[in-house]
Amino acid sequence: MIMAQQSVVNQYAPFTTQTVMEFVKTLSIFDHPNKLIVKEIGDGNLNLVFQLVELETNRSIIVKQALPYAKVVGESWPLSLNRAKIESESLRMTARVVPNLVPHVLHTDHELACTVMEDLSDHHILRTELISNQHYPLLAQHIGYYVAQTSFATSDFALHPFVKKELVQKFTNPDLCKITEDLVFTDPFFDHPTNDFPHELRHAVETIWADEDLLTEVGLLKFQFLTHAEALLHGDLHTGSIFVTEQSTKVIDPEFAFFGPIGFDLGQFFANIILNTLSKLATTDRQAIVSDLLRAMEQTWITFAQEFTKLWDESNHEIYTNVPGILPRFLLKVWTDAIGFAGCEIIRRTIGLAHVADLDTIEDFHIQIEIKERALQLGADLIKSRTHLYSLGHFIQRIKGALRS
Ligand code: SR1
Ligand code: MG
Repeated sequence: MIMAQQSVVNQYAPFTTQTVMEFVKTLSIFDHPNKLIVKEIGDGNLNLVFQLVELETNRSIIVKQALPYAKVVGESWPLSLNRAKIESESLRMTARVVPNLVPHVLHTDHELACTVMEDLSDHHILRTELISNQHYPLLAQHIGYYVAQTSFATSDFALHPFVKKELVQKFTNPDLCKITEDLVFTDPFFDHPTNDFPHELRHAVETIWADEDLLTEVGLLKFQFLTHAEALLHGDLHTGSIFVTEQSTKVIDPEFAFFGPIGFDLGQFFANIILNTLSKLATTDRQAIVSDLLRAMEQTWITFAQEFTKLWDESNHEIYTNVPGILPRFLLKVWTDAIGFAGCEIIRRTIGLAHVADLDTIEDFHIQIEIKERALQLGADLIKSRTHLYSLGHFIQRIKGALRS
């Protein structure tokens, strides 16, 4: 870890370009700290993000600082600064098992609620890339591997129960979990003021609100999210939390990290690539696009299941892992959870507070509404039928039916 020398900035206040520069000068990161260019580059919902470039060498770093409120809404939505600590601890923890799949942390300051890390400006945000039809052949394997490694390493299958429980405490993240509990599992399923959809979609939305079978299943999924502390999750694994190049994938922004059900990370990733595919249904390449999606989901799941199984066979310490029936049952739970969570994410990104550009930038408004209706139907169908879609094959047939017709 890089040690802060005498800190000129030692009490929390949101950074400006000036104060962030002063702060970085106190760290021994740059050889020429007096010649830095600073830019505020954050466009996310919650934090300040600065890029600092050393003029002489062109070396650059990122400083991410939590604000005491949700930037997207304003000071009326207070948020704990502890999420900065959760994010940096989670990055350090995941780097132990997947060092190449996360940004390298250079320094953490809990008082200032900030993390100094590797600059990934040579990478691109996956969501933007998918919207502009770029293809990343290694992505699915990388994400499957990331989820298998990070979840196994922090589960009761790998850890002593005392260590696991200590970690559960350390990563208790009430404010950020509450955002997910509200925005993913609750508000979109009721007539709540945070929802955001055009009136042309009202009929489809009211169908969701009136569907008691659906609400029962979403309620159960929410309860799983609240109570199943299976492993340390990323907690917000959408395509805006993933940076890519041809060869490299980096999972960023784990400020929502907490101990939850493993299927949640997979479900969010699935949902966001499904949303991207939905956004292209009106294009001529429809068949090819759907095939790409199915391949990506298949590869993600197969990599996840293979890696998790390998770890289970090689590094388990829990006696029950030797009972042959347990692993298949556990994987089936992760799979059905992932499908259900994906359904919730698809619905909330369509009608809730936080939308995705994939759907909102569909230029033809009429087509946008049609696709959003389809998203709502698909999301509801995945949630309700998740326990019948018990194999990859069943699931693929269902998605094909929903997207190809
Ligand atoms: C107020 S935060 C809105 C959304 O942004 C984050 O990335 C999470 O997905 C959250 O639900
Ligand atoms: Mg984020």
